[in-house]
Amino acid sequence: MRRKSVALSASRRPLFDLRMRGASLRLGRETKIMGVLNVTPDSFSDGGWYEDSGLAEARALQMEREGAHILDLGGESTRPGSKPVTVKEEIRRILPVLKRLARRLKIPISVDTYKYEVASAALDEGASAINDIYGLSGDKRLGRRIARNKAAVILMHMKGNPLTMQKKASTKDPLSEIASFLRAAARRALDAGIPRNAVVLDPGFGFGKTPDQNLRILGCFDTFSRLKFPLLAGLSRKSFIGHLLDAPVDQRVYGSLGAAAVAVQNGAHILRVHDVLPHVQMARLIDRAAAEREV
Ligand code: HH2
Repeated sequence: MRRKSVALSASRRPLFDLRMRGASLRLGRETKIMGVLNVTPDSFSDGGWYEDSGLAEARALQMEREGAHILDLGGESTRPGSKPVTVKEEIRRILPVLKRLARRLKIPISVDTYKYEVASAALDEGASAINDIYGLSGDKRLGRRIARNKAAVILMHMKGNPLTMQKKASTKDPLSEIASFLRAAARRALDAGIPRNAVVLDPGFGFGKTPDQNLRILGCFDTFSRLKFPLLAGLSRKSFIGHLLDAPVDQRVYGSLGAAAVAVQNGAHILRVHDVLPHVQMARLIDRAAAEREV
């Protein structure tokens, strides 16, 4: 895929008003931070809040205080090689936490699930968005349910599934493949009745991509701007960062910040992160400096 040679600066990101259920986020000037809360026993880098919804709530409130704009709640790990959990188990993990958070948090909550039944239960409890790592390519009912509840959707690209994805990574340049998947995913969302202003696209760092391909996607992130939807980047603590820096998962915060800064400079509107405060500070700096270009 041919790409524009001039990267977009933060201030030149296209502006969008993202309509989430019960919330609206102005995207483009200020980089938005999505804090990750995994209530799983096996997530690749967090999950200590598993089985204790009080601890999970405290962690979520901490992320809100640190400046997160959205909270992303997940009940199934999708790290490479992970096996899916049952609908019943995923609901058992997320629902008590979601009920608490819906009462306490002021920021909107998205739920990281691709399962119709889990998404339905979450939407019944007031979730503002569904984060679907399969980009609405699974259960046909999911998109319609999101539309009916006037929630937003995050559509991510993945090659294969978490069990197979590292074997599935293609040898080809991934940019055009991802762009055409995301274009089709957005079409599925619109056909299901989700309005344009409730859709976010995400190239899916680490999901069925080699370390080199992840770096290429990062360096060429502006490619996806031409899809004309807000863009999310989930880089935090991902293994390609560890691979490049020879750093275990608990020592990837500086690499994650560097990667996130590149994504913001290349057009990312939302960063999905585990370490909220450092990303809030980093993004504030970039956004503020970029605004100076407009003066
Ligand atoms: N990455 C993970 C999970 N969900 N969703 C989107 N939209 N983009 C991402 O990059 C993304 C995602 C994997 O990270 P994490 O949730 O920390 O790990 P695990 O899947 O092991 O719980």
